[in-house]
This record gives sequence, C-alpha cells and structure tokens, in this order.
Amino acid sequence: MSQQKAVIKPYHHPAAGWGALKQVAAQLALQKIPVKGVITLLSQNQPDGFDCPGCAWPDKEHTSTFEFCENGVKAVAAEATAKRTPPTFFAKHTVTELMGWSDFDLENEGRLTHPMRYNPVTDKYDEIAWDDAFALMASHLHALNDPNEAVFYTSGRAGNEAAFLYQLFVREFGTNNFPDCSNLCHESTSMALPPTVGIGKGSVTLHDFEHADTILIFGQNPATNHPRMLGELREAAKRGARIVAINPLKERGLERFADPQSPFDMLSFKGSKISDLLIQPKLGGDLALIKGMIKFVIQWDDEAIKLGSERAVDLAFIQQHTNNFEAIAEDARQESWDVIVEESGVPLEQIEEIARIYATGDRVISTWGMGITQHKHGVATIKTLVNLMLLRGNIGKEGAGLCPVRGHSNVQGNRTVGIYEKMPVEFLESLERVFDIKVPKTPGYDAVGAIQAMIDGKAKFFFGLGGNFSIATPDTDRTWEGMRNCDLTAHVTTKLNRSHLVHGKEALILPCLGRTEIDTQETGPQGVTVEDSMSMVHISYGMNKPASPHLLSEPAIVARFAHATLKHSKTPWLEYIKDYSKIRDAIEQTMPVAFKNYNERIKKPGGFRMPVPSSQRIWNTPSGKAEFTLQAIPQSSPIHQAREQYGDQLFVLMTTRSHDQYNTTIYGMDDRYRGVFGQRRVIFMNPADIQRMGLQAGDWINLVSVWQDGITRRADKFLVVSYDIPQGCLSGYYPETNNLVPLESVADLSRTPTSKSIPVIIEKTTAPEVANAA
Ligand SMILES: Nc1nc2c(c(=O)[nH]1)N[C@H]1C(S)=C(S)[C@@H](COP(=O)(O)OP(=O)(O)OC[C@H]3O[C@@H](n4cnc5c(=O)[nH]c(N)nc54)[C@H](O)[C@@H]3O)O[C@H]1N2
Ligand SMILES: Nc1nc2c(c(=O)[nH]1)N[C@H]1C(S)=C(S)[C@@H](COP(=O)(O)OP(=O)(O)OC[C@H]3O[C@@H](n4cnc5c(=O)[nH]c(N)nc54)[C@H](O)[C@@H]3O)O[C@H]1N2
Ligand SMILES: [Mo]
Repeated sequence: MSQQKAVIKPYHHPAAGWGALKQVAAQLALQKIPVKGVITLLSQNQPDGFDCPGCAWPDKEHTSTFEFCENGVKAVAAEATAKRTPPTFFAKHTVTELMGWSDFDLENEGRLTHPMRYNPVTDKYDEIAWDDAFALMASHLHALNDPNEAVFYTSGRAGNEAAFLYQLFVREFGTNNFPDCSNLCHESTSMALPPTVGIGKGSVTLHDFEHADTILIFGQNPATNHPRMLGELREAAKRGARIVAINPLKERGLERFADPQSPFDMLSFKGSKISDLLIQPKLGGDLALIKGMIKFVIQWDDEAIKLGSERAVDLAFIQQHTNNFEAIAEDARQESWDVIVEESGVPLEQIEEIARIYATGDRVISTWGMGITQHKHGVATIKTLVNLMLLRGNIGKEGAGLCPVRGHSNVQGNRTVGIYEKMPVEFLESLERVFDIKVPKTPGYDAVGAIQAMIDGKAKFFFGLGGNFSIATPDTDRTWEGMRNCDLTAHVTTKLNRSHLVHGKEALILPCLGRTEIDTQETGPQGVTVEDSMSMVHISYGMNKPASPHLLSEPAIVARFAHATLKHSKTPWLEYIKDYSKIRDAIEQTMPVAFKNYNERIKKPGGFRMPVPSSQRIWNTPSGKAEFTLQAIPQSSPIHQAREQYGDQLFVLMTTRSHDQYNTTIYGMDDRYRGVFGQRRVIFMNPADIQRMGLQAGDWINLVSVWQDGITRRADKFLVVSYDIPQGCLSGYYPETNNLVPLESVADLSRTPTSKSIPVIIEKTTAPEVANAA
C-alpha cells in the first residue's frame, strides 16, 4: 500500500453518515468496481438476493428495504473486486518474497482464479488440475497412521450445505478434529448458556429490540462490526429506551449515529443519540461489575421485603423457572464492595447508577461480543450476566433477553449442522443411522488443541474451509512452527492470504466461489442457506458472474474431496453437487425436528427460525429450570500474578478490530471513529500512563508478554496514541498483536484465546525506518 503519514485526530461526527459514504466510494475505487457494480450491492439481503457476508446481525424481515451498511458494502466489494490473482502472478513471485508483503497487499491482488500447488524447487505456486489436487489430498489422508492426525478448520462463511457435507465427510473419514473460528470467538457463550438456560444461542429476535425499554451493550463495537445493529439501537433510543454501553474504550460510534437513509440525520451532521451512559470497566472487569449490579438488586430486594414494598426481583419467575436463587443472593450479600470496585475498576456510584437502570427496566436486553468472551473468565462472566437477567425475569419475555452478537455471517449455522469438535452424541448417532456409517465419538481438537498437536507432530494434515488460520490464531511464531510441521496444508479460499504462505511440506490453494456469485450446477443455479445471530435461517442466491470459470463451489470442493478420499463410501457425494436441495434433505433427515420441511420453509422470504426453547421459557437443562450459578470474582489470575511481579509497569492489552478490517482482511489503514488515519501499528494508552511511563503521544514502543513458560513473545514498533481508556489498560489491533497471546492463555472451559487480556510490559523504542508501511 502506498505510504502515507499517520494522522491522529479525534472524530467528532456521528457514526455512519457522510464518513461512511465516502469510505464506500473509496472501497469501490480500490476494488475497481464500476458504478453498475453498485446494483449488486443493492441486491444484498433482498428476498431473492444473497445474504450479506459482512456479519451475523439479522435483517429486518429480510425483505424490501436495502439497509445501507458500510461494513456490508466493504465485504461485498472485497469479493466483487475486478482484480485477479492468476497463475501468472504466482509465476512472478516466490513464496519467500510474498512473505514480505503486508496482509493488505496480499489480498489486494484480488480473487484467486485457479487451484495452485506449492513447488518446493522453485518456491512458487504452480497451477494444478482439480482432480489432481483432490487425489493429492486423498493420498496424504490415506498415508496417515490415524485419522486423528488430520485437522479440518472452518471459518464461519460457508453455507449450511457445504458445512454439513464437510462434517459428514470428515466424520466418515474418522475424526472429530474440527477447530473452527467459533473456538476463537463466541465459544465462551456456547459453554456458558447451555448449562444455565439450556441452549447456546441468543434468546431474542429483532422484534424484541422493538419492545425493549433498556439495552445493555457489553464489550461490543457495533458501529464498526455490526453497523446494522445501530439501526435497531437508534429506533430504540428514539422510543425512549435507555441504552448503556459497557466498554473500557470510549467508542465514538456508540454515542451518536447518522442513518444514511435519514435525510435529517445526514444534513444535520448531528445524528441521533445512541447510548445514555458509558461505563468504563477495566479490561476483564465486567464480572465484578455485574456482580456489583446483582448485589445492589439483592440489597434493594432485601429492603423491599423489610418494608413490605414491591420486590426488586421477579419472585414469581424465580420460583417457577429457576434453581439456586438463594445461593446467589447470599453470595452477593457476602461479596465485598471493595473487591467489586477494585476488580471492576468502576466507582461505586456508577455501579449503583447502572444497577438502578437495570432494576427499573421492565424489558431488558443484554448484548455482548468479544470484549466479554475473550477473557480467562469469559464463561464465568456470561453466567454472571445470566444471573443478573434471571433476577428480574428478563429472559423469554417480549422485549427482553440474551443477545450474543456473533461474527461471521454463518458461524451459528455451521455449528448447528455439525462443525464442532464435540458434537452431542445424539447428533453423531443420527448421522450413523441416516448414512449407515460409523463415526468417532471421542471429541476432537479445537483451535488451540490443533495448533498444539501440529507443534507436537501429532497432526500432520491441515485443511481449511475458508479463513486465515495462521494469523487469526494466537502465539503466531508457534502457530507457524506448527503449520510448517505439517505434511500438507490446503485452503479453500477466495483470496491470497498469509496462511497460504506459512505452509506444510506440500501445500494447495483451492479457490472457490463467493456467496455473491452465481453457482450453476447440473439442475440449475443453486442457493445456500445460512443462520444469523438470531437463529433465522434463509436462502441466499449469488447474483454475480463467477470471478473465474475455474472456481468450484464450496459444496462441490467438499464433495469431490470426499469422493476422492472415501473409496467405499455409500454416501452419494457427487449427486449432492447436482442439486443442493438434496443436501438440505440430508440435513433434515439428520435433524428432523429442527429442520422440518427445510426445503419448503426456506421458500418463504425471510426463511424460518430455528427452535430456541429459552425464548419460550423452556429450559433444556438437566433440572428443566434455568440455573443461577455461583461465580467468583477472579483475584489470582495470570494478570494478578504478573502484576505482583511487575507492579505498575504491567499493562493489560486488548487486541481488537479497526474500522477498516474484516478480521484478517485489511481494507485500509484508517480507524475513523477512533481518529486514527494511515497507520495500524498503534497502541491506545491512557494519558496519565503515557506521562507516568516517561512517554509522549507519538512515541514508539515495543510490547513484550509476561508469561511463565520461558518463551519470549514480542511485537515491536507501535505508535503511542493518547486515548480515553482506563489506566493500566492498552488497546492494539489484531492480527499485528497476535504473537503476544500465549497459546496456553485461554478462557476456562471454552479454551478461547484471551485476546482481550494479555499481560504485557512496554519498552520505549525508535520510529521504524519505514514508519507507515501497511
Ligand atoms: N467491519 C467488521 N465487521 C465485523 C468483523 C470485522 O473484523 N470487521 N468481525 C466479525 C467477527 S468474526 C466478530 S466476532 C465480530 C466482533 O465484533 P466485536 O465483538 O465488537 O469485537 P471487537 O472489535 O474485537 O471489539 C470488542 C469491543 O469490546 C471492547 N472490550 C474489550 N475488552 C473488554 C472488556 O474487558 N470489557 C468490556 N465491557 N469491553 C471490552 C472493545 O473496546 C471493543 O469495543 O464482528 C464481526 N463483524
Ligand atoms: N488477537 C485476536 N485474534 C483474534 C480475534 C481477536 O479479537 N483478537 N478474533 C477472533 C475471531 S472473533 C475470529 S471469528 C477469527 C477469524 O478467523 P478466520 O475466520 O480464520 O479469519 P478471516 O480473517 O475472517 O478469514 C479471511 C479469509 O477468508 C477467506 N474467505 C473470504 N470469503 C470466503 C468464502 O466465501 N469462502 C472461503 N472458503 N473463504 C473465504 C479469504 O481468503 C480471507 O483471506 O479470528 C480470531 N482471532
Ligand atoms: Mo468472530
């Protein structure tokens, strides 16, 4: 990318608005998309169009109005780009040379056009025929001593059809090794919700957002990551709902929002107010904060009992629907205010203020994102939030409920149809019955487990259905060691990325159709189905001409790979490619209740909702009730231990997304709402800390992790930016900081890397020679 000077200037405009339109124009130019390409963009999330690959936030009715979304436009433009990375490109560049390119520059070459195979003699990728690629992978799989030496990663973009075939193939082959992006993302949610409310999915729909009177947003940056959510928040705010953002960073996009479809918002330059209150806990302080809120509610309830006035808890709900209330009430009474204030980093008056907002709301929705899940105690924090919500019956009633906001557009659907290293045994037995096969029942590797197995030489074959495993994962140096240990690494992908360059002894790049493209098979154009963050399943049809005639669809790649590998399989792999409705029939046979009349029900615009019993106050827990659970405020975490050693020299780092990226796909160098332009190697720091450390904004620092295993983990050369963030906390971008996350630093139970709480110390350094290279 061309070099430009870093500019740091606070952003004073509302989120979205004109800034978003300007960005969109810039992206269309960057991707060389002519104006008529805009028509494609307008087909997104229409009843007969394609599902937006941008994020998992649901669409209003999935019908008529096009919801303008900068994130969606960028995602679609990135896929619909006119740029190409053909075999002639690979003939010109060695892999060693490409390793020196930035992530932006790699993907900026555009769409891949042919399957490619790494040639160790020339250190370049050469073209390979599809059948030869499948045969090569099959021969590697056959050469393994044990099917468990292979790992099969999934990023959350594949449709249900590809994902279902994929898990069927891999299980028929003989392993449950399904590391997926969910392991890195909302796994803490998936571990916290089933034991407490009986299902690992959110309980709300968009309808609930229309009726909520209070919305608490924990650890989420919707202006960047789920811009369409701002529409719901804006409507709620206009109706008078109270909105509280809980975030260590002052996220500008959560304050005001200009709706590009509202002329008033756009012309006034003011936008609508979104949140009423910002609570800034220190990193990982949410559990203590929520416990403080619970303590207040219990205190007010105890006073109400004494006075004989209206109870602060919903006693009828608690009695009818829950277990264990007395235990958590007593635990809250016993909890010390000092510990709550110290560990949350929130002053007592503010805890009382947010507790009062919660306790005076009749219909409360709590949403959460990566700021909650990616901590050592992520699961415990979500369970504590469930406690808070159960106290006043805020689950399973109109306008109230739990709203984990997922990332990838079909990450939830992938899980539903079997992408999970420990799928329930009923599902596995159903596969055995329907397909007359034997599948393994022992759990496979998750993402962190797969990396460890590759490092240890226990996994030798890596296959990725989408994604960018080598830099989306923690402990980059060690992950790369693991990838390079493999006998073969292969990636189904749309664009060139780092994972294709950090490869095994043999390597394949398998280019596929994107969701925006027409997928024509023997019986005509095929659609694929996806499930959004609110469990709505609908069909998506591509509209664009494929980027290259040599691309295969994801279901076709999986089916032909399976056919090449499983020589004696009775599963009709090649038949499935001809007509995807046959795959949906197979899904329905495997999960007859959830997917009843699957092919029929997706004909309706907007599709159908997967069963979510918690929304009906049906609790699929062993007791049949929703469970309050005891959760302790962490006081001896690795952060506490590191602080004992380093005192106030220790910082806690969160790694997060800028406005101009989609995970590891870098769209540009700006982070508009946070006021950073032209530079990604920045660290946000509290002004008092900057001074205390003898630094100035604009200085350069290196980061070194504090972890007790003797491995040095560093990330060098970051520009110090003064920001409204609590003292002792730092924020930087992912993936530049991933090397700092120790592989073993994972959340309890969910094993999600602790990407939002890394203990680090800082070193002053000099400016890099090429200060602003992308
Ligand atoms: N444009 C765009 N859209 C995306 C993505 C993208 O990269 N770009 N990624 C997609 C994916 S896969 C996902 S999972 C989602 C991610 O969407 P988010 O969940 O919003 O993820 P992050 O950008 O990591 O931001 C986390 C937010 O949590 C805050 N935070 C960090 N630590 C804490 C904490 O300890 N407590 C609290 N209360 N807050 C904290 C941060 O300041 C930040 O505002 O977005 C999806 N949509
Ligand atoms: N430090 C740190 N690390 C993190 C996070 C964090 O907050 N901090 N967040 C984590 C989270 S929430 C997630 S979800 C993961 C994301 O991890 P991944 O899902 O592995 O990564 P992405 O960057 O989304 O993958 C981008 C690549 O997907 C490919 N691609 C795009 N569209 C398609 C398609 O339609 N089909 C196929 N087959 N390929 C396609 C392109 O080649 C592109 O290069 O990262 C995690 N890593
Ligand atoms: Mo994610």
